[in-house]
Amino acid sequence: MKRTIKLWCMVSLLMLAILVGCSPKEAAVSPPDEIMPPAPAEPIVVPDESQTPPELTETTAPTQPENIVVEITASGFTPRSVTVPAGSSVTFVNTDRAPHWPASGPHPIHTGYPGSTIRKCNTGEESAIFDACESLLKDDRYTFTFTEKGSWKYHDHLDPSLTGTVVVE
Ligand SMILES: [Cu+2]
Repeated sequence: MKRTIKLWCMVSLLMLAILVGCSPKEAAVSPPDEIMPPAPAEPIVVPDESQTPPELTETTAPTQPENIVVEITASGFTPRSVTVPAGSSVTFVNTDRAPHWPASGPHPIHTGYPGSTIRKCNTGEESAIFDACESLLKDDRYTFTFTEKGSWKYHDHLDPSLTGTVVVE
């Protein structure tokens, strides 16, 4: 009898030891779950700040009016196409020995740019139209300020095969 009691005691002590030994382990498993909540706080990282400054510089730069020079050579307008923000001026300089006459398309009426028509040449409205209204001799220049947005084709009224484009954004 004494042996069986001793055995029972040993077994129950072992069971207790296992139970006691196990429960702390279960408790130790739960803490990792509690560490999860801090994770959602990560989205607060500030990557947006690095993206907004470039946008600001991009939006402010193109709105500044520019002064572009287009050269007129024997082979035509150089560069043939320019892109400028509204309010910019384009100066056509004739570097060729032959005369040239930059004017809005289409030839020969020059009505492409808003308000323009060759009929306004030699009138009080001449300065408001995209038309030199005269032949430019060597080193002569003609400047026009573009306020209307769009893609404006022009040509040399003395040689309509020479063409160019002013894109106003
Ligand atoms: Cu013309």
